[in-house]
Amino acid sequence: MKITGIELRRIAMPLVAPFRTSFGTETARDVLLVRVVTPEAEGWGECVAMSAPLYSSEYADGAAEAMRRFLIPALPAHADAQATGRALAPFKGHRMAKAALETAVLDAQLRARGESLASFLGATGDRVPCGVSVGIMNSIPELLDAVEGYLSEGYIRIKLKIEPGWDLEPVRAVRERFGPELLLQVDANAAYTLADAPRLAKLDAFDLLLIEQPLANDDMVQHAALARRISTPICLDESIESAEHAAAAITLGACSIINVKPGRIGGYLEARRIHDLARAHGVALWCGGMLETGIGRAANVALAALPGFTLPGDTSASRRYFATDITPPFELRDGHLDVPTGPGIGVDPVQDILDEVTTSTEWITR
Ligand code: NPQ
Ligand code: MG
Repeated sequence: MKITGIELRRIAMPLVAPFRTSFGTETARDVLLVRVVTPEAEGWGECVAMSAPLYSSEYADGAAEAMRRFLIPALPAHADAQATGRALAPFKGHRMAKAALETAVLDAQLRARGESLASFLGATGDRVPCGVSVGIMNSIPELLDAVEGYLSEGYIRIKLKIEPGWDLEPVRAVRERFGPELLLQVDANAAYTLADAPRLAKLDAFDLLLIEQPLANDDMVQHAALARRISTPICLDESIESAEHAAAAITLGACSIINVKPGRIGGYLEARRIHDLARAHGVALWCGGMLETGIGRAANVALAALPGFTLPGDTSASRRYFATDITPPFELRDGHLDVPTGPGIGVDPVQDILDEVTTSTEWITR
């Protein structure tokens, strides 16, 4: 497939409500979109890097710079997703940038031959069960109201963001209010250290599905030590940046569950490698979220339909984050999202809406 040119587009998407995690409060999503143009088809990729390096070391301006300076010039004149992955491999890190570029190429390639991303990846379901990530709130009553609202919309799993000072009490309150049947889990975004093990062990009483990334991203050995001291299953997010990291974590006993985010690990091809590895080792998977627009969401929903994704993901409906999405909105039906069936990622931006939220565009010819 000949790549004619690539558009880098920045958009600003206001969030329906501030989203607070242990690393900060976000009120808007600053997104870098990639559009790959070929004679046969166009393809889209969404870069999940935040505007500041708070979740990981990547950030949107840095990703754009890595693309224009190193990644895009390294693409062969004719490339498919596999060839793109190989061409980008010599550059260290920048996985979110690589993922966006590779996904755009993959989307174009699949659109050109009329195959859906779900089919290409090996999806087995036609809809995926959805959970929702609930930010840190100012008070317990406010949290209970938020959870109640999401449950009434149909979400079938609740994830509470936690940090030191906002952990046992909110978890106890939600468990008491909504009962033992509620599928409940927590995400610390690396806010604790192994010295907090006694406090984290107190979460064992609440029958959580998992605790996500309690310790620092590079604390793989400490996660294994923590796993021996608590009964809540440990799920890794930030720590897993590749299939090799996943293999190391499984061997060490650092986690029994993995949150797969294609952006964090460098793309959907790498996500499929982790899927196959984890499945062979009986490690459960679920698809994470990075407050994607409909472009990134569509691809994640396709991935979440693979058979190894046995837990509900953070693949929420568009309106969880945005009053107006840049694609036709993903809507919850009976707690599920339908897997797109059209060619490639199966959705297109609505041009007028896209233009309205666009803050800059850059066209790179090849
Ligand atoms: C997580 N996501 O699983 C992330 C972290 C996260 C849905 O909980 C702007 C952009 C704000 C990306 C906040 C969820 C964000 C973000 C949190 C990602 O750890
Ligand atoms: Mg997480």
